[in-house]
Amino acid sequence: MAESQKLFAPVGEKEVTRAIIEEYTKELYDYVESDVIVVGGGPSGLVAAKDIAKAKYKVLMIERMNYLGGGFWIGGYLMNKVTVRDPGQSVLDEIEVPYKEVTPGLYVADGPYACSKLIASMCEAGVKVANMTMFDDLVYRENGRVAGVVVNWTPISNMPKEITCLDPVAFESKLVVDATGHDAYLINRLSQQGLFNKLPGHGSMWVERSEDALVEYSGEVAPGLLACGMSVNTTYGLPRMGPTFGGMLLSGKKCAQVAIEKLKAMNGDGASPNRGSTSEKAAT
Ligand code: 48F
Repeated sequence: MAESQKLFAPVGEKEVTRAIIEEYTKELYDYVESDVIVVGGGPSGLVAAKDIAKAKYKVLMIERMNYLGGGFWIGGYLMNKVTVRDPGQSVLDEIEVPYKEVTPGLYVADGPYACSKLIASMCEAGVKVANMTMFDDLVYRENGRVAGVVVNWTPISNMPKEITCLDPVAFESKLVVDATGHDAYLINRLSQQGLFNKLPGHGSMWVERSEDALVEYSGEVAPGLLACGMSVNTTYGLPRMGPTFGGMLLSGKKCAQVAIEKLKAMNGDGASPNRGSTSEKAAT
């Protein structure tokens, strides 16, 4: 085919590689310091990150998998319809996902549709994502205040230590959110270090109790460390809710509200001095 007839621009391998390296490292460099780090990209973490970023704070999402969404792609039992109990559908309205009422107060939506729209709305709010990145440890300041996370690439974390003797790196933030689901990795780490009680684990399924309790308990767990989603149930021994997601979505919202109040108090006037700082400076 003649050069002039080619559909694609005449750009080769080295430009592609440089584009990836340059853009990724620039972003990562900028987000070494954020207002909030959310660890875990399931439904609760996605909502929390989205709402905090919408309030113009600088948010980094850390996710161990290459995809976001956690358990929100599938409703339950390998069936991809997700349910929410009233008023959880308010989040579906917000992200413009269609649903139908199957019985008064119970709504059903398509899992892939709801999950992909929630991820997109989080990205549109300005959240940056470090995926394939695994939480390893917490960063502390005086009086045990949590001030960041230590992470490594997921493949490195999953290889035997004798092969990968590679140190992790740390990211700093004003607040950190544990949205890692049933395992509550961050709060468990606090507990291992004697800075929090031993976690009871979540209780058995009782949907009519669990969702209200989850939203009530979502928020600050320890200085600098907040929690949303199943990690809250694990931390406080609350019953699980099974395959219904309104509690997860509203837990993310509650956690974001608490985070925003704290950030406003820390910054004095509510403005984020951090967001886009390095990239904006670089661009001017
Ligand atoms: O489990 P997950 O979806 O958490 P959630 O937001 O929602 C729970 C529901 O999906 C469901 C339920 C519904 O009622 O009970 O289970 O509480 O998502 C947790 C995310 O955290 C990531 C994990 O890959 C998933 O995407 N994650 C877990 N541990 C780590 C992590 C870690 N150590 N480092 C980074 N990401």
